[in-house]
Amino acid sequence: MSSADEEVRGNMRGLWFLAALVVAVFSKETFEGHQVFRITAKDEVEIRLLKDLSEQKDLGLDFWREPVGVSLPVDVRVPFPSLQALRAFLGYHEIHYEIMIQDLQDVLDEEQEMTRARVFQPRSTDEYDYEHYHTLSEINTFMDMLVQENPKLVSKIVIGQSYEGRPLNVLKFSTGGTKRPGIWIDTGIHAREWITPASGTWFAKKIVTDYGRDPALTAILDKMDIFLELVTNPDGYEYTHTSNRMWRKTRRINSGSSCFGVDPNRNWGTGYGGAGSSSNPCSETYRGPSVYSESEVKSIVDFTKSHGNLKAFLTIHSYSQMLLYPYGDTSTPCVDEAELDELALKATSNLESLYGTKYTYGSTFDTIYQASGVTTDWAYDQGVKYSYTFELRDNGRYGFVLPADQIIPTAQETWLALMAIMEHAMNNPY
Ligand code: BPX
Ligand code: ZN
Repeated sequence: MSSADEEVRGNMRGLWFLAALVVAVFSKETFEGHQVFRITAKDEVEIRLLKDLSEQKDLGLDFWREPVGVSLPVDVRVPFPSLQALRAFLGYHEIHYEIMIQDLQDVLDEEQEMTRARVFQPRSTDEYDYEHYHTLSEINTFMDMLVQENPKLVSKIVIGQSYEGRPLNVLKFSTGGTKRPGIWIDTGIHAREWITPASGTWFAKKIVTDYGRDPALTAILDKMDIFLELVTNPDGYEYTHTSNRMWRKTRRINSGSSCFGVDPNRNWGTGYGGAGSSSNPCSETYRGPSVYSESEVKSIVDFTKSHGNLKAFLTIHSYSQMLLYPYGDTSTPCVDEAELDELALKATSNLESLYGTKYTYGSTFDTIYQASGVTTDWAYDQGVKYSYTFELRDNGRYGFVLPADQIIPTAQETWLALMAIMEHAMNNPY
């Protein structure tokens, strides 16, 4: 072979390397052939086997719902190359499973199609398309339009900056007064839970529409302020649009690891570092290098402390259709358990009354699993009595890729539960 040939080959190799790099850096991760399994364990032996499976990292399994007990099925995304092995494992142990999603990429392509179906740039929040999912920049534009249209009722405050330097925007709904009690609502703390910022956007519009018209909401806003952080983890949310739809955590670079991100729902001060969180930067429940290491978390901590008078703290996740109150890190009931339980019953009954969507409720520990360093445990221990986590639709049929035609019904029904909690907080001063 001539040296010219050698050189061409060398250049080709360089080009391939460059192409691979470009793909790695700029393209979206695809989920072609990935399936989502729903595994139903029938006893503790099978749960044990599934737990062992979830600790086996080489299969690249993504547990959408972790194995905890026989009462809750396990949902897991299985990359194409691991399908055979998982089927063999489950078959061998005679563990029952169903395929919930045949090909995840098909569902994502449909979602993408729906996102493209939007015809124009809204010029007002009336024109905004609440029936579809939106990018971070579209949601930011929505917030600015809402403030501009309702300057007496809505303002935008910036409580900090994300890891990658994005502003952490909070909408403040207030009819005046000084140091009124506040209600905190956050959506989008986990990046892939798209239904939550989509619902939050609808809540924001609902508040400005109902104030002065709906007596219940008017009464609330005449006594209290509402703070709504729509995209609580903006770096992660942006990443789900540009690179990996299944991203959950923040986008911190973890020193000494090639894995990115911290779970912002394991980074809080109450029970930090305990069971139900991970010290492994590659885990989806990585607690971070230290308590409040994530500015997305610390900014809310600082805001809550400086406000000093929040009466309800409502953090919104998906999926599982649950309403959860403290604690997550211990089975010991919180002091207000009876009241929180009764209010959860009221809130979920109201929610169900609209479209029949059934919620379960209870303490995080009893209802989902042990989890430590979580938002609501912290908020409750700060003295915010009405601290709840919502897990919105659905129950695993689509999981994190809930079709856009469910956004409005989900937001509407959830609003009824939020109203029940806000009214109760208003009527039960403490
Ligand atoms: C909710 C409240 C407190 C502790 C845990 C949760 C469950 C939540 C989590 O693990 O952070 C589940 C979820 O919303 O992240 C999504 N999910 O896995 O279905
Ligand atoms: Zn979540």
